[in-house]
Amino acid sequence: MRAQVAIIGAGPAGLLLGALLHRAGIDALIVEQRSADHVLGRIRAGVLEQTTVDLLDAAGVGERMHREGLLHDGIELCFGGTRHRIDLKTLTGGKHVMVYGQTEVTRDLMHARDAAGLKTIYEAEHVSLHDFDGAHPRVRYQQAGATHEIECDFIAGCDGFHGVSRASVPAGAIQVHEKVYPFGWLGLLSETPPVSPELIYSNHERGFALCSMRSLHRSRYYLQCPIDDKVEAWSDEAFWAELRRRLDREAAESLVTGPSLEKSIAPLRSFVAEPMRFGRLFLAGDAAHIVPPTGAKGLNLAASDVGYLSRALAAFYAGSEEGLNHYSERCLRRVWKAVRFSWWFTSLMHRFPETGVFGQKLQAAELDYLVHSTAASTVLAENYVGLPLRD
Ligand code: FAS
Ligand code: PHB
Repeated sequence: MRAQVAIIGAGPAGLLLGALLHRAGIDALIVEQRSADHVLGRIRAGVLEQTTVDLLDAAGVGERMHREGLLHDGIELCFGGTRHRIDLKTLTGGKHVMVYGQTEVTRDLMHARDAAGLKTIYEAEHVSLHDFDGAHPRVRYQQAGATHEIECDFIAGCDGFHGVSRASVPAGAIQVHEKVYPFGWLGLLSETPPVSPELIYSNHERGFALCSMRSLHRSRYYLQCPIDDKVEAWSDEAFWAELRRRLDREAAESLVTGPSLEKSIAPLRSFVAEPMRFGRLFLAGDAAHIVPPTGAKGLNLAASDVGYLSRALAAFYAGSEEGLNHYSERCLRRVWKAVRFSWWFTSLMHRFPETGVFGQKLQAAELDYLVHSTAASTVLAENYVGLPLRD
């Protein structure tokens, strides 16, 4: 087989890259190790920045998002038993975020790819990358007992944190930076109306909690939990009771509970691999970086990487290598700002037992300052809605 670009991974990064390349007249094959149903079954992000919305529109997949997505002009911070609204729209001169689940983004991209008759190879086994340090890279995979090979001009490693792409880079050519947080997020999805019209981020002495949503009748909640906690240890009743304890009285009393549709525990880490280009291999999304989900940046960074990469590849085929040569530098400038914001917001909102009472006093002081200072809440707001894409 031959393609101009071989994309590894059919998550949001790989699918969005495939869609943008198709719009640019560049043919790309996607190789995915799992089934489409398995990819859709993963419950992940819920908040899209405007830059991501714009890229999905550019890819021609924005119609259902604009019809079913929810525009949010603010978020609330809950601490000391009180909620404080951060007016994102006013503080950023009119910007907002779109609440629309990653599952639906992925579904829209899959449907568009199928409708365009573009090939995605699902359930590919033993995917391997070859000769990406030269001009004729190749991707191999096995399926139904046979070995297949894709000859291509470029490989896009969109295969997530545990993928094969980053692992295929010689150790001496890559530098990684990592911070693992001493807790995880226990997430629950339920067919219940959201507890509040906007997201609530709660800093409570028992631990962090987040009230989010997927629509006006489907909610997504998270609780900070011990790093070694087990989802089996949490009945739905135990989850709801703990969530109530970590919210203000009004939210606790108005919370509508119901059976969980999904429950899972995600570890939290900050991770960046540098650079993001190795010859004709380009890393994008979680394959190159991970942020704690507190700042809702993971999916949005994947989208901005892919925005840069699709433009750079289109420029290459039009005769310019400038975009490819500056890809890694452009992505990493944005990535590190999002890593910093996600680390800061995680440090502010979660309980860190090792910091003791002094640490909790600092958190309380910063929260009090944040919600009473236009300057401080503007910093939160402009990072939360997403920094502009810069060339
Ligand atoms: P993905 O991991 O989504 O996709 C990579 C794809 O590559 C997968 O389909 C995988 O099966 C495939 N793959 C892996 N190895 C392969 C191989 N060897 N060969 C072929 N295919 C291979 N972000 C937020 O903003 N908010 C959240 O609340 C949030 N929650 C999260 C919860 C969890 C448990 C995780 C893991 C992440 C969460 N994230 C969240 C971040 C998440 O949304 C990612 O940023 C987003 O999925 C990134 O998309 P991709 O880069 O496409 O990677
Ligand atoms: C979600 O809805 O899954 C979500 C929203 C905001 C976050 C993290 C997760 O910061």
